[in-house]
Amino acid sequence: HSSTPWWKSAVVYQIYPASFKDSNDDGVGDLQGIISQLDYIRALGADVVWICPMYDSPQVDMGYDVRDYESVYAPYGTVADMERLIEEAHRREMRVVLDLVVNHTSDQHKWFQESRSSKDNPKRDWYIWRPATYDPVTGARKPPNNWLGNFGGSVWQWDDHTQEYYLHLFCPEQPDLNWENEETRKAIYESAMEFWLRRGVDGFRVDTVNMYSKGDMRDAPITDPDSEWQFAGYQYCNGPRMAEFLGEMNQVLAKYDAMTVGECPNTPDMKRVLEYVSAKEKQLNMVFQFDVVDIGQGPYKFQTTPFNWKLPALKDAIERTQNLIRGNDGWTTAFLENHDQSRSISRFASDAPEHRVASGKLLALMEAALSGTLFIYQGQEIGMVNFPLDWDMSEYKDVDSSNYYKMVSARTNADPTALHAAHVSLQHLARDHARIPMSWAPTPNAGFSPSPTTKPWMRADAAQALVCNAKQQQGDKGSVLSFWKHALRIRKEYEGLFVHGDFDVLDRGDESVFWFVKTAKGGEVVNGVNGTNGTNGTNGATNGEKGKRGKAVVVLNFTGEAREVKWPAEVADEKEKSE
Ligand code: TEU
Repeated sequence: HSSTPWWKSAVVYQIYPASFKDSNDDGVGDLQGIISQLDYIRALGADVVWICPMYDSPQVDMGYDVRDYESVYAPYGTVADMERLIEEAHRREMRVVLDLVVNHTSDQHKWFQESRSSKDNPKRDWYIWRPATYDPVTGARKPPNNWLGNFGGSVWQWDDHTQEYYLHLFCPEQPDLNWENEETRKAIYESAMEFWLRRGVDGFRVDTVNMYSKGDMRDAPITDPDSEWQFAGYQYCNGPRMAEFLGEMNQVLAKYDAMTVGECPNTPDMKRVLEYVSAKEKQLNMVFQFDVVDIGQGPYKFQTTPFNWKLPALKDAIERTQNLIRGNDGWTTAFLENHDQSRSISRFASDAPEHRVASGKLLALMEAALSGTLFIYQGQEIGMVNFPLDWDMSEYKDVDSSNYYKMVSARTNADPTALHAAHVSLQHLARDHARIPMSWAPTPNAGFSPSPTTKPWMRADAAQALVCNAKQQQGDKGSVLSFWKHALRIRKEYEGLFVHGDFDVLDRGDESVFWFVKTAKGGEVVNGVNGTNGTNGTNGATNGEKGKRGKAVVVLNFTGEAREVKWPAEVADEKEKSE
Protein backbone atom coordinates (compact mmCIF):
# COMPACT_ATOMS: atom_id res chain seq x y z
CA HIS A 1 0.00 0.00 0.00
CA SER A 2 1.73 3.14 -1.21
CA SER A 3 0.89 5.48 1.65
CA THR A 4 1.63 2.99 4.43
CA PRO A 5 5.27 3.18 5.53
CA TRP A 6 7.24 -0.01 4.80
CA TRP A 7 8.19 -0.61 8.42
CA LYS A 8 4.61 -1.11 9.59
CA SER A 9 4.15 -4.52 8.00
CA ALA A 10 7.80 -5.50 8.44
CA VAL A 11 8.93 -8.60 10.30
CA VAL A 12 12.24 -7.81 11.96
CA TYR A 13 14.73 -10.53 12.86
CA GLN A 14 17.12 -9.54 15.63
CA ILE A 15 20.70 -10.75 15.50
CA TYR A 16 23.20 -10.86 18.36
CA PRO A 17 26.43 -10.89 16.38
CA ALA A 18 28.62 -12.64 18.98
CA SER A 19 26.28 -15.64 19.10
CA PHE A 20 24.58 -15.94 15.72
CA LYS A 21 27.07 -17.67 13.41
CA ASP A 22 30.84 -18.07 13.48
CA SER A 23 32.31 -18.22 9.97
CA ASN A 24 36.05 -18.28 10.73
CA ASP A 25 36.12 -20.85 13.53
CA ASP A 26 37.36 -18.55 16.31
CA GLY A 27 34.34 -19.30 18.52
CA VAL A 28 32.85 -15.81 18.06
CA GLY A 29 30.03 -14.96 15.69
CA ASP A 30 30.81 -12.53 12.87
CA LEU A 31 29.43 -10.50 9.97
CA GLN A 32 30.32 -13.11 7.35
CA GLY A 33 28.38 -15.58 9.46
CA ILE A 34 25.35 -13.29 9.27
CA ILE A 35 25.72 -12.93 5.51
CA SER A 36 25.85 -16.71 5.17
CA GLN A 37 22.40 -17.00 6.85
CA LEU A 38 20.50 -14.19 5.10
CA ASP A 39 18.67 -16.73 2.96
CA TYR A 40 17.63 -18.63 6.10
CA ILE A 41 16.22 -15.41 7.58
CA ARG A 42 14.49 -14.54 4.33
CA ALA A 43 12.93 -18.00 4.14
CA LEU A 44 11.48 -17.51 7.61
CA GLY A 45 9.54 -14.54 6.26
CA ALA A 46 11.52 -11.71 7.83
CA ASP A 47 12.11 -8.52 5.82
CA VAL A 48 14.52 -6.72 8.11
CA VAL A 49 17.56 -7.67 10.16
CA TRP A 50 18.40 -5.68 13.28
CA ILE A 51 22.00 -6.18 14.27
CA CYS A 52 22.96 -5.58 17.89
CA PRO A 53 26.06 -3.41 18.38
CA MET A 54 28.87 -4.53 16.08
CA TYR A 55 30.97 -1.42 16.69
CA ASP A 56 34.48 -1.34 18.08
CA SER A 57 34.15 -1.86 21.82
CA PRO A 58 36.00 -3.18 24.86
CA GLN A 59 32.86 -5.37 25.42
CA VAL A 60 32.23 -4.56 29.05
CA ASP A 61 28.51 -4.65 28.17
CA MET A 62 28.68 -6.71 24.97
CA GLY A 63 29.17 -3.77 22.61
CA TYR A 64 26.72 -1.39 24.32
CA ASP A 65 29.93 0.37 25.35
CA VAL A 66 31.05 1.82 22.02
CA ARG A 67 34.69 2.87 21.63
CA ASP A 68 34.34 4.01 18.03
CA TYR A 69 31.06 4.33 16.12
CA GLU A 70 32.89 4.37 12.81
CA SER A 71 34.62 1.04 13.02
CA VAL A 72 33.63 -2.57 13.59
CA TYR A 73 34.70 -4.80 16.50
CA ALA A 74 37.60 -6.72 14.93
CA PRO A 75 36.42 -10.28 15.78
CA TYR A 76 33.16 -9.49 13.93
CA GLY A 77 34.84 -8.08 10.81
CA THR A 78 35.35 -4.70 9.18
CA VAL A 79 33.40 -1.73 7.82
CA ALA A 80 33.85 -3.32 4.39
CA ASP A 81 32.10 -6.46 5.69
CA MET A 82 29.24 -4.27 6.91
CA GLU A 83 28.98 -2.65 3.49
CA ARG A 84 28.85 -6.10 1.97
CA LEU A 85 26.20 -7.22 4.45
CA ILE A 86 24.02 -4.20 3.61
CA GLU A 87 24.44 -4.88 -0.10
CA GLU A 88 23.63 -8.60 0.28
CA ALA A 89 20.55 -7.82 2.36
CA HIS A 90 19.32 -5.22 -0.11
CA ARG A 91 19.87 -7.64 -2.98
CA ARG A 92 17.38 -9.97 -1.23
CA GLU A 93 14.96 -7.07 -0.74
CA MET A 94 15.69 -7.05 2.97
CA ARG A 95 16.56 -4.04 5.07
CA VAL A 96 19.20 -3.50 7.75
CA VAL A 97 18.67 -1.78 11.07
CA LEU A 98 21.55 -1.03 13.43
CA ASP A 99 21.58 -0.46 17.17
CA LEU A 100 22.13 3.21 17.96
CA VAL A 101 23.80 3.46 21.37
CA VAL A 102 24.20 7.16 22.09
CA ASN A 103 23.01 7.67 25.64
CA HIS A 104 26.54 6.73 26.63
CA THR A 105 29.85 5.69 25.10
CA SER A 106 32.66 3.47 26.35
CA ASP A 107 35.07 5.16 28.75
CA GLN A 108 37.63 4.31 26.08
CA HIS A 109 35.94 6.45 23.42
CA LYS A 110 38.24 9.29 22.42
CA TRP A 111 35.57 11.82 23.37
CA PHE A 112 35.60 10.61 26.96
CA GLN A 113 39.38 10.30 27.06
CA GLU A 114 39.52 14.00 26.20
CA SER A 115 36.69 14.92 28.53
CA ARG A 116 38.36 13.32 31.52
CA SER A 117 41.81 14.73 30.73
CA SER A 118 41.19 18.12 32.41
CA LYS A 119 38.42 20.37 33.66
CA ASP A 120 39.10 22.90 30.89
CA ASN A 121 39.30 20.44 28.02
CA PRO A 122 36.92 21.58 25.22
CA LYS A 123 35.08 18.24 25.52
CA ARG A 124 34.73 18.41 29.31
CA ASP A 125 31.04 19.27 28.97
CA TRP A 126 30.35 16.40 26.53
CA TYR A 127 29.78 14.15 29.55
CA ILE A 128 28.05 14.82 32.87
CA TRP A 129 30.51 15.91 35.56
CA ARG A 130 29.59 17.06 39.08
CA PRO A 131 31.56 18.04 42.18
CA ALA A 132 31.40 15.88 45.29
CA THR A 133 29.13 16.58 48.22
CA TYR A 134 30.27 16.00 51.79
CA ASP A 135 28.49 14.44 54.71
CA PRO A 136 27.83 17.28 57.19
CA VAL A 137 28.62 15.03 60.16
CA THR A 138 31.44 12.74 59.09
CA GLY A 139 32.82 14.92 56.31
CA ALA A 140 32.92 11.85 54.04
CA ARG A 141 32.85 12.43 50.28
CA LYS A 142 29.53 11.54 48.67
CA PRO A 143 28.13 11.45 45.12
CA PRO A 144 25.76 14.25 44.06
CA ASN A 145 22.67 12.07 44.59
CA ASN A 146 21.43 8.63 45.65
CA TRP A 147 20.54 7.23 42.24
CA LEU A 148 20.88 3.48 41.72
CA GLY A 149 22.48 2.33 38.44
CA ASN A 150 20.88 -0.19 36.08
CA PHE A 151 23.58 -2.70 36.91
CA GLY A 152 23.62 -1.95 40.67
CA GLY A 153 25.59 0.54 42.74
CA SER A 154 25.74 4.32 42.41
CA VAL A 155 25.39 6.00 39.01
CA TRP A 156 28.34 8.21 39.93
CA GLN A 157 31.99 7.32 39.49
CA TRP A 158 34.72 9.34 41.19
CA ASP A 159 37.52 10.47 38.91
CA ASP A 160 40.73 10.98 40.86
CA HIS A 161 42.53 12.87 38.15
CA THR A 162 40.09 15.82 37.95
CA GLN A 163 38.48 15.33 41.37
CA GLU A 164 34.88 15.16 40.15
CA TYR A 165 32.20 12.51 39.66
CA TYR A 166 30.84 11.50 36.26
CA LEU A 167 27.40 10.02 35.61
CA HIS A 168 26.93 6.48 34.29
CA LEU A 169 23.41 5.02 34.30
CA PHE A 170 24.89 1.63 33.38
CA CYS A 171 28.47 0.37 34.05
CA PRO A 172 31.18 2.79 35.21
CA GLU A 173 32.79 2.01 31.85
CA GLN A 174 29.71 3.53 30.13
CA PRO A 175 29.77 7.28 30.91
CA ASP A 176 26.59 9.15 29.88
CA LEU A 177 26.92 11.70 27.09
CA ASN A 178 25.67 15.21 27.83
CA TRP A 179 22.80 15.74 25.39
CA GLU A 180 22.30 19.28 26.70
CA ASN A 181 25.45 20.28 24.78
CA GLU A 182 24.63 21.10 21.16
CA GLU A 183 28.11 20.33 19.88
CA THR A 184 27.86 16.85 21.41
CA ARG A 185 24.55 16.22 19.70
CA LYS A 186 25.96 17.27 16.32
CA ALA A 187 28.91 14.91 16.79
CA ILE A 188 26.55 12.05 17.70
CA TYR A 189 24.43 12.60 14.59
CA GLU A 190 27.47 12.71 12.35
CA SER A 191 29.53 9.87 13.81
CA ALA A 192 26.95 7.39 15.08
CA MET A 193 24.15 8.01 12.58
CA GLU A 194 25.16 9.60 9.28
CA PHE A 195 28.34 7.55 8.96
CA TRP A 196 26.10 4.46 8.66
CA LEU A 197 23.10 6.06 6.94
CA ARG A 198 25.41 7.09 4.09
CA ARG A 199 26.40 3.43 3.83
CA GLY A 200 22.79 2.43 3.31
CA VAL A 201 21.41 1.33 6.65
CA ASP A 202 17.65 1.62 6.75
CA GLY A 203 17.09 2.62 10.34
CA PHE A 204 17.98 2.24 13.98
CA ARG A 205 16.85 0.49 17.10
CA VAL A 206 17.58 3.33 19.49
CA ASP A 207 19.05 2.14 22.76
CA THR A 208 17.70 3.66 26.00
CA VAL A 209 16.24 6.46 23.94
CA ASN A 210 14.21 8.05 26.73
CA MET A 211 17.27 8.67 28.93
CA TYR A 212 18.86 11.49 26.92
CA SER A 213 17.14 14.22 28.90
CA LYS A 214 17.66 13.46 32.60
CA GLY A 215 15.43 15.99 34.30
CA ASP A 216 16.51 17.36 37.64
CA MET A 217 18.99 15.43 39.71
CA ARG A 218 17.25 15.40 43.07
CA ASP A 219 17.54 12.34 45.28
CA ALA A 220 15.16 9.50 44.39
CA PRO A 221 12.58 8.45 47.00
CA ILE A 222 13.67 5.62 49.28
CA THR A 223 12.15 2.37 48.01
CA ASP A 224 14.85 0.00 49.30
CA PRO A 225 15.68 0.95 52.89
CA ASP A 226 18.51 -1.61 52.96
CA SER A 227 20.40 0.15 50.22
CA GLU A 228 22.35 3.35 49.92
CA TRP A 229 21.18 3.68 46.28
CA GLN A 230 17.59 4.09 45.17
CA PHE A 231 15.68 3.35 41.97
CA ALA A 232 15.54 6.60 39.95
CA GLY A 233 14.22 5.39 36.59
CA TYR A 234 11.25 7.74 36.70
CA GLN A 235 13.63 10.67 37.11
CA TYR A 236 16.28 9.98 34.49
CA CYS A 237 13.77 8.77 31.88
CA ASN A 238 11.47 11.02 29.83
CA GLY A 239 13.03 14.33 30.90
CA PRO A 240 11.84 17.77 29.77
CA ARG A 241 13.94 18.08 26.60
CA MET A 242 13.11 14.69 25.04
CA ALA A 243 10.77 16.09 22.37
CA GLU A 244 13.33 18.65 21.30
CA PHE A 245 16.20 16.14 21.06
CA LEU A 246 14.14 13.57 19.19
CA GLY A 247 12.76 16.20 16.83
CA GLU A 248 16.30 17.21 15.95
CA MET A 249 17.37 13.60 15.50
CA ASN A 250 14.33 12.99 13.33
CA GLN A 251 15.47 15.64 10.86
CA VAL A 252 18.68 13.70 10.30
CA LEU A 253 16.76 10.44 9.80
CA ALA A 254 14.24 12.05 7.46
CA LYS A 255 16.99 12.82 4.93
CA TYR A 256 17.44 9.07 4.54
CA ASP A 257 13.86 7.90 5.08
CA ALA A 258 15.19 5.79 7.96
CA MET A 259 12.99 4.09 10.53
CA THR A 260 13.38 4.13 14.31
CA VAL A 261 12.26 1.91 17.12
CA GLY A 262 13.18 3.35 20.49
CA GLU A 263 13.77 1.36 23.64
CA CYS A 264 11.48 2.90 26.23
CA PRO A 265 11.90 1.55 29.77
CA ASN A 266 10.21 2.97 32.89
CA THR A 267 7.26 4.48 31.03
CA PRO A 268 3.99 3.00 32.28
CA ASP A 269 1.99 6.07 31.19
CA MET A 270 0.56 5.33 27.75
CA LYS A 271 -0.14 9.00 27.07
CA ARG A 272 3.57 9.65 27.45
CA VAL A 273 4.40 6.74 25.14
CA LEU A 274 1.96 8.08 22.56
CA GLU A 275 3.84 11.39 22.45
CA TYR A 276 6.90 9.49 21.22
CA VAL A 277 5.12 7.38 18.62
CA SER A 278 2.38 9.66 17.33
CA ALA A 279 3.06 10.23 13.63
CA LYS A 280 2.37 13.92 13.83
CA GLU A 281 4.94 14.41 16.61
CA LYS A 282 7.77 13.25 14.33
CA GLN A 283 9.86 11.78 17.14
CA LEU A 284 10.08 7.99 16.85
CA ASN A 285 8.21 5.57 14.61
CA MET A 286 7.58 3.12 17.44
CA VAL A 287 8.98 2.00 20.77
CA PHE A 288 9.61 -1.13 22.78
CA GLN A 289 7.67 -0.93 26.02
CA PHE A 290 8.47 -3.24 28.88
CA ASP A 291 4.93 -4.15 29.93
CA VAL A 292 5.08 -7.72 28.62
CA VAL A 293 8.70 -8.64 29.30
CA ASP A 294 8.60 -7.26 32.85
CA ILE A 295 5.75 -9.55 33.88
CA GLY A 296 6.54 -11.43 37.08
CA GLN A 297 9.68 -9.44 37.85
CA GLY A 298 10.32 -7.92 41.26
CA PRO A 299 11.10 -4.22 41.72
CA TYR A 300 14.69 -5.34 41.25
CA LYS A 301 14.36 -7.60 38.24
CA PHE A 302 15.95 -10.71 39.74
CA GLN A 303 14.34 -10.48 43.18
CA THR A 304 11.43 -12.58 42.07
CA THR A 305 9.81 -15.96 42.27
CA PRO A 306 9.58 -17.77 38.93
CA PHE A 307 5.99 -18.05 37.70
CA ASN A 308 4.49 -15.83 40.40
CA TRP A 309 2.19 -14.21 37.80
CA LYS A 310 -1.15 -15.17 36.31
CA LEU A 311 -2.38 -15.12 32.73
CA PRO A 312 -4.61 -12.01 33.15
CA ALA A 313 -1.43 -9.97 33.75
CA LEU A 314 -0.18 -11.00 30.31
CA LYS A 315 -3.53 -10.12 28.72
CA ASP A 316 -3.48 -6.67 30.31
CA ALA A 317 0.10 -5.96 29.28
CA ILE A 318 -0.55 -6.97 25.68
CA GLU A 319 -3.74 -4.96 25.59
CA ARG A 320 -1.96 -1.81 26.79
CA THR A 321 0.65 -1.97 24.04
CA GLN A 322 -1.86 -3.02 21.35
CA ASN A 323 -4.11 -0.08 22.15
CA LEU A 324 -1.45 2.41 21.08
CA ILE A 325 -2.77 2.13 17.54
CA ARG A 326 -6.41 2.48 18.52
CA GLY A 327 -8.17 5.67 17.54
CA ASN A 328 -4.96 7.64 17.08
CA ASP A 329 -1.94 7.97 14.82
CA GLY A 330 0.53 6.01 16.91
CA TRP A 331 2.28 2.76 16.08
CA THR A 332 3.30 -0.21 18.20
CA THR A 333 5.56 -3.26 18.33
CA ALA A 334 4.99 -6.93 19.09
CA PHE A 335 7.88 -8.82 20.69
CA LEU A 336 8.42 -11.44 23.38
CA GLU A 337 12.19 -11.74 23.36
CA ASN A 338 15.37 -9.83 22.79
CA HIS A 339 19.00 -9.98 23.93
CA ASP A 340 18.01 -8.60 27.38
CA GLN A 341 15.42 -11.27 28.13
CA SER A 342 15.46 -14.95 28.81
CA ARG A 343 13.58 -17.21 26.42
CA SER A 344 9.83 -16.67 26.04
CA ILE A 345 8.90 -20.37 26.22
CA SER A 346 10.67 -20.59 29.60
CA ARG A 347 9.09 -17.32 30.77
CA PHE A 348 5.52 -17.43 29.54
CA ALA A 349 4.74 -21.08 28.79
CA SER A 350 6.56 -24.33 29.60
CA ASP A 351 10.03 -25.51 28.60
CA ALA A 352 9.44 -29.04 29.91
CA PRO A 353 10.53 -31.42 27.11
CA GLU A 354 6.96 -32.63 26.51
CA HIS A 355 5.63 -29.07 26.19
CA ARG A 356 8.44 -27.19 24.43
CA VAL A 357 7.19 -27.53 20.87
CA ALA A 358 3.54 -26.83 21.69
CA SER A 359 4.59 -23.84 23.80
CA GLY A 360 6.69 -22.48 20.94
CA LYS A 361 3.73 -22.71 18.56
CA LEU A 362 1.32 -21.21 21.08
CA LEU A 363 3.51 -18.14 21.56
CA ALA A 364 4.24 -17.88 17.83
CA LEU A 365 0.52 -17.81 17.08
CA MET A 366 -0.08 -15.24 19.78
CA GLU A 367 2.70 -12.92 18.61
CA ALA A 368 2.05 -13.28 14.89
CA ALA A 369 -1.57 -12.24 15.45
CA LEU A 370 -0.66 -9.00 17.25
CA SER A 371 -0.74 -5.63 15.52
CA GLY A 372 2.32 -3.47 15.03
CA THR A 373 5.77 -4.18 13.71
CA LEU A 374 6.79 -7.73 14.59
CA PHE A 375 10.16 -8.65 16.12
CA ILE A 376 11.66 -12.12 16.39
CA TYR A 377 14.87 -12.76 18.29
CA GLN A 378 17.39 -15.27 16.93
CA GLY A 379 16.52 -18.79 18.11
CA GLN A 380 12.95 -17.82 19.00
CA GLU A 381 11.85 -19.07 15.58
CA ILE A 382 13.02 -22.59 16.46
CA GLY A 383 11.74 -22.45 20.05
CA MET A 384 15.00 -22.24 21.98
CA VAL A 385 14.62 -22.32 25.76
CA ASN A 386 16.72 -21.28 28.78
CA PHE A 387 19.81 -23.33 29.59
CA PRO A 388 19.38 -25.58 32.66
CA LEU A 389 19.92 -25.01 36.37
CA ASP A 390 22.80 -27.47 36.45
CA TRP A 391 24.99 -25.00 34.54
CA ASP A 392 26.95 -23.28 37.28
CA MET A 393 27.46 -19.55 37.72
CA SER A 394 30.65 -19.53 35.67
CA GLU A 395 28.52 -20.01 32.53
CA TYR A 396 26.82 -16.65 33.12
CA LYS A 397 28.90 -14.02 31.32
CA ASP A 398 26.65 -10.98 31.55
CA VAL A 399 27.69 -8.12 33.85
CA ASP A 400 24.05 -7.74 34.90
CA SER A 401 23.97 -11.34 36.17
CA SER A 402 27.36 -11.34 37.86
CA ASN A 403 26.71 -7.99 39.56
CA TYR A 404 23.45 -9.32 40.95
CA TYR A 405 25.07 -12.49 42.24
CA LYS A 406 27.88 -10.47 43.84
CA MET A 407 25.36 -8.16 45.47
CA VAL A 408 23.43 -11.06 46.99
CA SER A 409 26.68 -12.57 48.18
CA ALA A 410 27.80 -9.30 49.80
CA ARG A 411 24.43 -8.63 51.41
CA THR A 412 24.03 -12.13 52.89
CA ASN A 413 27.63 -12.88 53.71
CA ALA A 414 27.56 -15.59 51.03
CA ASP A 415 24.67 -17.47 52.61
CA PRO A 416 24.26 -20.69 50.57
CA THR A 417 20.45 -20.58 50.62
CA ALA A 418 20.42 -16.99 49.37
CA LEU A 419 23.00 -17.78 46.70
CA HIS A 420 20.99 -20.76 45.53
CA ALA A 421 17.88 -18.58 45.28
CA ALA A 422 19.87 -16.06 43.23
CA HIS A 423 21.00 -18.83 40.90
CA VAL A 424 17.39 -20.05 40.50
CA SER A 425 16.27 -16.54 39.69
CA LEU A 426 19.06 -16.08 37.12
CA GLN A 427 18.22 -19.43 35.56
CA HIS A 428 14.76 -17.99 35.02
CA LEU A 429 15.48 -14.40 34.01
CA ALA A 430 19.13 -13.76 33.13
CA ARG A 431 20.00 -12.11 29.83
CA ASP A 432 22.56 -14.90 29.31
CA HIS A 433 19.87 -17.31 28.09
CA ALA A 434 19.44 -15.27 24.92
CA ARG A 435 23.17 -14.96 24.42
CA ILE A 436 24.41 -18.53 24.10
CA PRO A 437 25.28 -19.72 20.58
CA MET A 438 22.35 -20.17 18.22
CA SER A 439 21.34 -23.82 17.72
CA TRP A 440 22.06 -24.59 14.09
CA ALA A 441 22.73 -28.32 14.21
CA PRO A 442 22.93 -31.27 16.64
CA THR A 443 26.68 -31.06 17.34
CA PRO A 444 28.65 -30.31 20.56
CA ASN A 445 28.78 -26.58 19.73
CA ALA A 446 25.28 -26.55 18.23
CA GLY A 447 26.68 -26.06 14.74
CA PHE A 448 27.69 -22.54 15.67
CA SER A 449 31.33 -22.79 14.54
CA PRO A 450 32.46 -24.57 11.36
CA SER A 451 34.46 -27.19 13.22
CA PRO A 452 32.44 -29.31 15.68
CA THR A 453 35.24 -29.17 18.23
CA THR A 454 35.66 -25.40 18.37
CA LYS A 455 34.70 -24.00 21.76
CA PRO A 456 32.40 -20.97 21.48
CA TRP A 457 32.86 -17.84 23.65
CA MET A 458 29.79 -18.88 25.64
CA ARG A 459 28.88 -22.50 26.26
CA ALA A 460 26.54 -23.92 23.63
CA ASP A 461 23.62 -25.96 24.94
CA ALA A 462 24.56 -29.24 23.24
CA ALA A 463 21.75 -31.21 24.88
CA GLN A 464 19.17 -28.69 23.69
CA ALA A 465 20.72 -28.64 20.21
CA LEU A 466 20.05 -32.37 19.87
CA VAL A 467 16.30 -31.80 20.02
CA CYS A 468 16.06 -28.18 18.90
CA ASN A 469 18.11 -26.95 15.94
CA ALA A 470 17.48 -25.09 12.69
CA LYS A 471 18.83 -27.86 10.48
CA GLN A 472 16.32 -30.53 11.50
CA GLN A 473 13.43 -28.10 11.79
CA GLN A 474 13.88 -26.89 8.22
CA GLY A 475 12.91 -30.31 6.95
CA ASP A 476 10.10 -30.93 9.43
CA LYS A 477 6.56 -29.71 8.74
CA GLY A 478 5.62 -30.17 12.39
CA SER A 479 8.45 -28.00 13.73
CA VAL A 480 8.24 -24.66 15.52
CA LEU A 481 10.16 -23.14 12.60
CA SER A 482 7.63 -24.39 10.04
CA PHE A 483 4.83 -23.09 12.24
CA TRP A 484 6.41 -19.61 12.37
CA LYS A 485 6.83 -19.55 8.58
CA HIS A 486 3.20 -20.46 8.13
CA ALA A 487 2.01 -17.92 10.71
CA LEU A 488 4.03 -15.14 9.09
CA ARG A 489 2.59 -15.97 5.66
CA ILE A 490 -0.94 -15.70 7.00
CA ARG A 491 -0.10 -12.50 8.81
CA LYS A 492 1.01 -10.92 5.53
CA GLU A 493 -1.93 -12.24 3.62
CA TYR A 494 -4.38 -10.72 6.10
CA GLU A 495 -2.45 -7.57 6.89
CA GLY A 496 -5.54 -5.51 7.65
CA LEU A 497 -6.40 -7.97 10.40
CA PHE A 498 -3.10 -8.95 11.90
CA VAL A 499 -0.79 -5.98 11.30
CA HIS A 500 -3.28 -3.12 11.56
CA GLY A 501 -6.33 -4.60 13.28
CA ASP A 502 -7.84 -3.58 16.58
CA PHE A 503 -7.27 -5.90 19.51
CA ASP A 504 -9.95 -6.90 22.02
CA VAL A 505 -9.39 -9.26 24.88
CA LEU A 506 -12.23 -11.61 25.82
CA ASP A 507 -12.79 -13.27 29.18
CA ARG A 508 -10.07 -11.23 30.82
CA GLY A 509 -10.16 -13.08 34.14
CA ASP A 510 -9.65 -16.60 32.71
CA GLU A 511 -6.34 -17.87 34.07
CA SER A 512 -5.96 -20.74 31.60
CA VAL A 513 -7.15 -19.52 28.22
CA PHE A 514 -6.29 -16.33 26.38
CA TRP A 515 -8.97 -15.31 23.89
CA PHE A 516 -8.69 -12.25 21.73
CA VAL A 517 -10.41 -10.82 18.70
CA LYS A 518 -8.73 -8.90 15.90
CA THR A 519 -10.87 -6.59 13.82
CA ALA A 520 -9.56 -5.63 10.40
CA LYS A 521 -8.43 -2.12 9.63
CA GLY A 522 -6.72 -0.63 6.62
CA GLY A 523 -3.16 0.51 6.50
CA GLU A 524 -4.26 4.13 6.55
CA VAL A 525 -3.75 6.10 9.71
CA VAL A 526 -6.78 7.95 11.00
CA ASN A 527 -6.86 11.74 10.76
CA GLY A 528 -5.01 11.60 7.46
CA VAL A 529 -1.67 12.01 9.20
CA ASN A 530 0.25 9.36 7.33
CA GLY A 531 -2.25 8.53 4.68
CA THR A 532 -3.37 10.47 1.68
CA ASN A 533 -6.99 11.10 2.50
CA GLY A 534 -7.62 9.79 5.96
CA THR A 535 -10.12 7.19 4.89
CA ASN A 536 -9.68 4.25 7.11
CA GLY A 537 -9.63 0.87 5.52
CA THR A 538 -8.69 1.03 1.87
CA ASN A 539 -6.63 -2.13 2.03
CA GLY A 540 -8.21 -3.84 5.02
CA ALA A 541 -11.69 -3.66 3.64
CA THR A 542 -11.51 -3.89 -0.09
CA ASN A 543 -8.24 -5.27 -1.38
CA GLY A 544 -8.84 -8.86 -2.31
CA GLU A 545 -7.84 -11.52 0.22
CA LYS A 546 -6.85 -8.99 2.83
CA GLY A 547 -10.39 -7.81 3.28
CA LYS A 548 -12.27 -11.08 3.10
CA ARG A 549 -12.41 -11.60 6.82
CA GLY A 550 -13.56 -8.82 9.08
CA LYS A 551 -12.55 -10.51 12.30
CA ALA A 552 -10.28 -13.22 13.61
CA VAL A 553 -10.68 -14.95 16.95
CA VAL A 554 -7.50 -16.28 18.51
CA VAL A 555 -7.79 -18.88 21.27
CA LEU A 556 -4.70 -19.88 23.21
CA ASN A 557 -4.66 -22.59 25.87
CA PHE A 558 -1.86 -21.84 28.34
CA THR A 559 -2.37 -25.02 30.36
CA GLY A 560 -0.86 -28.42 29.77
CA GLU A 561 -4.26 -30.09 29.37
CA ALA A 562 -7.09 -30.01 26.88
CA ARG A 563 -9.72 -27.41 27.74
CA GLU A 564 -13.35 -27.23 26.91
CA VAL A 565 -14.09 -23.61 26.00
CA LYS A 566 -17.36 -21.79 25.79
CA TRP A 567 -17.49 -19.49 22.81
CA PRO A 568 -17.97 -16.00 24.32
CA ALA A 569 -21.20 -14.15 23.52
CA GLU A 570 -19.29 -11.19 22.05
CA VAL A 571 -18.20 -13.29 19.09
CA ALA A 572 -20.97 -15.84 18.83
CA ASP A 573 -21.97 -14.63 15.37
CA GLU A 574 -18.34 -14.86 14.17
CA LYS A 575 -18.47 -18.52 15.13
CA GLU A 576 -21.52 -19.11 13.00
CA LYS A 577 -19.82 -17.49 10.03
CA SER A 578 -16.76 -19.65 10.35
CA GLU A 579 -18.68 -22.89 10.74
O1 TEU B 1 19.01 -1.83 27.83
C1 TEU B 1 18.52 -0.82 28.67
C2 TEU B 1 17.59 -1.15 29.77
O2 TEU B 1 16.93 -0.24 30.20
C3 TEU B 1 17.38 -2.42 30.46
O3 TEU B 1 16.31 -3.15 30.03
C4 TEU B 1 18.54 -3.29 30.78
O4 TEU B 1 18.82 -4.15 29.75
C5 TEU B 1 18.19 -4.10 31.99
O5 TEU B 1 18.05 -3.23 33.04
C6 TEU B 1 19.24 -5.09 32.31
O6 TEU B 1 18.69 -6.01 33.21
C7 TEU B 1 19.84 -1.43 26.79
C8 TEU B 1 20.39 -2.62 26.03
O7 TEU B 1 19.36 -3.29 25.41
C9 TEU B 1 21.19 -3.46 26.97
O8 TEU B 1 21.68 -4.61 26.36
C10 TEU B 1 22.33 -2.62 27.47
O9 TEU B 1 23.03 -3.32 28.48
C11 TEU B 1 21.87 -1.28 28.03
O10 TEU B 1 20.92 -0.64 27.21
C12 TEU B 1 23.02 -0.32 28.15
O11 TEU B 1 23.41 0.14 26.89
